[in-house]
Amino acid sequence: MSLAAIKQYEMPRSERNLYLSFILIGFAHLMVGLFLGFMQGMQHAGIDLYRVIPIVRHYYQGLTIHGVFNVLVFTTFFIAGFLLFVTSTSLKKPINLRLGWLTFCVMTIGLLLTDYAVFTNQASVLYTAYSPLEAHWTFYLGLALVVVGTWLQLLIVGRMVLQWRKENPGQRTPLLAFGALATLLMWGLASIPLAVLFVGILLPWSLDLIPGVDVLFNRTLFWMSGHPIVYFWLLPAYLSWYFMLPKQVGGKLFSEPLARLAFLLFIPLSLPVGFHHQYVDPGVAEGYKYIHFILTFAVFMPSVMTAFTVLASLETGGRARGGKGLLGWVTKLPWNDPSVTAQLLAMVLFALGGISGLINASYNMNLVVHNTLFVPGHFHLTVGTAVALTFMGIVYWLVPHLTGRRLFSAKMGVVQAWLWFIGMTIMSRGMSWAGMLGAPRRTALGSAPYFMDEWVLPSWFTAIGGVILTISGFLFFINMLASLWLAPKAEKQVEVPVAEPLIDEGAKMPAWLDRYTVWAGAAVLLVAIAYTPALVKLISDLSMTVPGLKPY
Ligand code: HEM
Ligand SMILES: [Cu+2]
Repeated sequence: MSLAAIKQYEMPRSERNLYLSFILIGFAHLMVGLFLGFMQGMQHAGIDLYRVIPIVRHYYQGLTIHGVFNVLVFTTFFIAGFLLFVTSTSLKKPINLRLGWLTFCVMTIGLLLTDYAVFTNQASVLYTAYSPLEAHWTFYLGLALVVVGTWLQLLIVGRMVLQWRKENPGQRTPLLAFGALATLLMWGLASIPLAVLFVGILLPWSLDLIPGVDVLFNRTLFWMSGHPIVYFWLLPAYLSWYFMLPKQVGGKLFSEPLARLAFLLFIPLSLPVGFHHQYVDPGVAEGYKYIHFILTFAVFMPSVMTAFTVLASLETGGRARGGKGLLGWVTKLPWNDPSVTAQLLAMVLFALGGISGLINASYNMNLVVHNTLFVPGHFHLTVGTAVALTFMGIVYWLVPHLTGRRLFSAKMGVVQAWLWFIGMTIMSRGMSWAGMLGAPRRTALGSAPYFMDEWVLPSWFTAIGGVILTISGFLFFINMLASLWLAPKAEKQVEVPVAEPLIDEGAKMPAWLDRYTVWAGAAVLLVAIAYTPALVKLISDLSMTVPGLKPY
């Protein structure tokens, strides 16, 4: 057998099916979620579709399903399939398939419990699960099992990387596996408070095993995991932008050390910032809110490093394709490739989303936009576009790669990406605008008696943007379903794009850029500094007395 033959890794069918199953379940939930988003947008403009299309009983049940499916289920299931896939591909060996399918079963059982709870209107508590709103126990247990699934992924990927290192002493972990492990490790640490909240407090409370809860303590635990979760969604998108997209545009990764450093920095910096969601919560000392405010701006640093490195990498591609001048390279990028277009447009809106995030994060400016529609205006640009549109861009090559069929229509994919971009620009503008005029979030605005005249126009922006987004989503799903079942077999398997670094430093790269322990330790230390006294105070004042409410 030649060396090349040994190096090639032919992925067995059952392994491909595992990844496909994760991805398809995620997207099936997104499909439902998007449709409910459409109904919400219309509601804001005064068009109540809930009577005509009775798939949910009311706005808040729909909003719960929209939030839970889009940001919790779709993301987590796609990420599971994607991260396991890139680990296996880049380390050139199968994952432990038994453990892989076990993970799938645990997560799917959890998902079925959650689906049951939300569809039967027994858990219309919105995706933040804020008490005293109380859900059916299947909601808390179900979501907890999904989190356990992410820990199992950490186990699978962590073991594989350790073993790879043993077999390849002195070498640096391949970038895709390196990034996958950084993501799962960060989330493994960050998800502990959420697990404590769901399993230790909310689950027994919903089973009437404890009489009441402490609302502030619960919110604090929620946001200890609730901010880092956004990096759990974003890092897999970054993984594609840094290590795959440059290859797709014919370029190279501009700087491997910088890329590695950014991933490693996200491990400690994503965690100690949860209080920036609680600026208006009484009972948390202002000094602690201030510390979290400063640390939030620290996490902007690896984000800016990412913007720089990714843009520089794309530029190498555009110039290699003949692009000249300051921006001429942009037009030379392969805009006819739906995977590329989706991800480039996702980045453009991410820039705006990031900037609106700075407004949310500022202690003083937050007071103006807190709990207004400005906040959904922000996160539909970040998770709703930077993440969701990038994941769509990835499946444009990943699903054909896994099935061995061609993508049904590349043109439809390009149109879909542009429609998403246009629709989201309009919808997010409407939301941010209404928010700045004081319109509250999480409210069936269309039927609010206090609806103000100046919210009318922005609400139409939201509704019209929502319609364009829904059409985009529809095109995406048609294309995917046709690619799964109708498209002809590809003559050649679609390649996995893996970018090479511009300068290959190989084993010369400092070893500390390939080690996690120090960064994980720094994360624990920072969390201890940023939270301990505040938590001690919350626990010493703990009063588990608030009973559950089910107004839905
Ligand atoms: C067709 C596309 C979409 C439309 C029309 C849409 C529309 C909306 C609207 C109108 C709201 C309600 C705001 C409120 O009452 O506060 C909302 C909330 C939300 N959306 Fe979307 N959205 C879409 C896609 C997405 C995507 C792709 C994601 C994330 C991946 C997402 C995540 C969320 C979340 C997390 C909430 C808040 C739920 C909550 O507060 O519990 N949306 N969306
Ligand atoms: Cu945050």
